[in-house]
Amino acid sequence: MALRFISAEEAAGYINHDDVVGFSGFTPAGSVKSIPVAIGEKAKAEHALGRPFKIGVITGASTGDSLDGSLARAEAVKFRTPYQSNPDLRNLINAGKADYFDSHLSVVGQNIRYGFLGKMNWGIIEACDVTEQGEIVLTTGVGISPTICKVADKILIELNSYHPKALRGMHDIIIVADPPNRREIPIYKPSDRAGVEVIRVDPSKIAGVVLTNLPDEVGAFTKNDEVTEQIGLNVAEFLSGELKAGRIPSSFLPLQSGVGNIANAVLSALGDHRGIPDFEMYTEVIQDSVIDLMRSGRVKFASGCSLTVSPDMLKSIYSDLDFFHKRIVLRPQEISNSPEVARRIGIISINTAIEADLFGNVNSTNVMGRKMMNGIGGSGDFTRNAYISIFTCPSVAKGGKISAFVPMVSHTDHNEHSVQVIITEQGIADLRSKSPKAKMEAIIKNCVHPDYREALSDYAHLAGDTHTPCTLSAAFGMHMEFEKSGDMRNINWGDCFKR
Ligand code: 0RQ
Repeated sequence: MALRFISAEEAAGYINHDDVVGFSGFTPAGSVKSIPVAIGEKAKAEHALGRPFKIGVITGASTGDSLDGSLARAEAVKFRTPYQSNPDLRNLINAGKADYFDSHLSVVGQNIRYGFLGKMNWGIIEACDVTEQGEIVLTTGVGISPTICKVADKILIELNSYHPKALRGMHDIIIVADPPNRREIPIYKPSDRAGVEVIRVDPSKIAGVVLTNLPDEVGAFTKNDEVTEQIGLNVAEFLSGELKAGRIPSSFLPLQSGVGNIANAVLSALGDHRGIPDFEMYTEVIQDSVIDLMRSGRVKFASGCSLTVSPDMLKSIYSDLDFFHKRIVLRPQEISNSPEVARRIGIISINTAIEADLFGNVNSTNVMGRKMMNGIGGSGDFTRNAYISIFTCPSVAKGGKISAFVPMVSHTDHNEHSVQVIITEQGIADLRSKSPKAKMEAIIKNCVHPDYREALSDYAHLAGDTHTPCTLSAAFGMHMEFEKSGDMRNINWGDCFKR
């Protein structure tokens, strides 16, 4: 069946108010870039005429500004799930103008197939190749695209010639059967393949193809600073100690690492550390640092859901694709983040906290318990199922006015039963097989910033001698102090304990 080539505006014309749209991509990698801009313009025109226009937006994870930014600025988002990191969308969500529900990334695809998210009217997918027989070759992110293509009533393709057709073969596309027919995912090491290279759809479902030539909108990382470098070094020291103690097999285990500057610094430190052998990754986002380590031979193989690298790095990968085809596989997030596979192959997970409490409960999403930052992403998929789960963060935020360690987290994403190790630039708190009181001591001694050690020791003392020392009237005292004076260092426990 012949493909119909159309403009982005014509494609946007098909999308109606209240439609639910599934978009390709995982992070800005593989996210569509021209049709969502046209949908945003359509929304603005409709609003100017006094007509409502909002759509449900389901993606793999965060996207580029052309998608989340354009739709947010046009106030065209009815609901959004899962992870997001665009400032305009974040503002819209926190202003209550778009419904947002957060979700573990591994379950998004199956929840769509189970019908939990309702009907999906349209799928909009970025591809580097598409055939008249309905074969779609994805670009740099797989996300939930296989499920979108399966369930959406109709599909629009952005055929992006920025990405070479020779990417074919880097993807491993599987849609697992749904219960009661699901079987095991046959992946026993990061380089195993269990699926096929392309997504296959009934070609009559493809309503149109829009030609583009646009790079992924991946932002540059800020350079490592003293704090992130020290966190990276502490993670490397911890893992090399575990190897020496025989608690990690001498061949090492696959690493999962979150996104952002800390994750980049951790990977660089692991690459530089002589006590860490060459390793593999079973992760969701493959960042620049992984590619550098692949070139130096330190990373032998990386399984991920997206290749989220800077534009220059992507160009260099494309000029050396034979090398990278042997070392990278991109999978749907249901597989890259699969709890089953993570548990089986024994991943070491490294993710980032906004704040943690003295017992190891971690908040990765809600600032002061109520302002959404980005979302849980894949951190829960991995943390709960890791061989060793690690959280990293700087010990303070906002120039020292906020302590990352508080008596009780203002929102919980990962609880004390799943969080095994916390690492800051101050040091390492190994929480394994410790009682709540012992965890509290380890965190205060090793992770807390010196500016807050006395205050938190005082809290621990005042909170009493129970199994989990806690005084409800003081548990959020540091948060309340920040809201009152703008600096947690001004905390005066007397006021809280008197209440
Ligand atoms: O704010 O941008 O205004 O300066 O949070 O913090 O230290 O720059 O670190 O970029 O790595 O982000 C947890 C948000 C950290 C991220 C989080 C403020 C801080 C700064 C960013 P500014 P940093 P990062 C991967 C797997 C989700 C869980 C996860 C994240 C901004 O890593 O979204 O790892 N993780 N998922 O000032 C108030 C505090 C704060 C605070 C930091 N206690 N109170 N503000 N900040 N701590 C994702 C995927 O699955 C795709």
